[in-house]
Amino acid sequence: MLKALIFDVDGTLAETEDLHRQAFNRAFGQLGLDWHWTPELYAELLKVMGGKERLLHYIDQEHPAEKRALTARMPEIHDLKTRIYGELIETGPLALRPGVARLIGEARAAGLRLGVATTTTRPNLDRLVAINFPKGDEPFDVIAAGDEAARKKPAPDIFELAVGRLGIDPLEGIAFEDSAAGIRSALDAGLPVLATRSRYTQSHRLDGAFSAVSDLGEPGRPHRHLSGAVWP
Ligand code: XBP
Ligand code: MG
Repeated sequence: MLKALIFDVDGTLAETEDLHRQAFNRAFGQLGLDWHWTPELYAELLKVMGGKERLLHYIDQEHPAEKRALTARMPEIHDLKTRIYGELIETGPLALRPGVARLIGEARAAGLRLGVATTTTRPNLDRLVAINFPKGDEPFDVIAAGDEAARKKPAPDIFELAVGRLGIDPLEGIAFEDSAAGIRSALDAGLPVLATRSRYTQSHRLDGAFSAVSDLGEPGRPHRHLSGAVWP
């Protein structure tokens, strides 16, 4: 029996990823680094999940000669990026993707439990929730985020953590994901996956998802079923 829905955050709840990119670039500028991540480069870098891991990968690839010094600066860069991202998301303010609020409301009304399994840093999710849900109306029963899991997606750790906190069997849940790495993570945690590509994951394969849709749909704005989702 279906008992819970577990949502990814970046790209699934909202189109946050370009704000992350802009926040990284502003942090680089404020810290005197002449780095600039274009949308094209960022799409490549997104293959590495987690902002801290992404920074380390970029340093490794592009600045190997200064690797030691730059690696030591990574926490400072990422902390500033998180602060700037928080400001950008509120300035927008960034809305949820179509269908997300409706689905969350209907699931709660039907007695389902709601969880989050995300690579993103917890304050990023808290801000997104604060600007999109009334104060005191916490939509999620369980949140597993960021460094709470030892290994980031595509490892199954963060979905396993969410499933454990919900106290369900994985087959009693459905995971919602926008990325190939996220789908892999949820599948390896034993969850059925519904995929909905986001702006930065248009080229991602959705193998393993039981269904794939252009978005979660609103009345009068029907979603499209996408090809490429194959139940394993
Ligand atoms: C997507 C990510 C995140 C964000 C950045 O996460 O990889 O790392 O790009 O967030 P998900 P941080 O789709 O699992 O929500 O910089 O806070 O890591
Ligand atoms: Mg995502």
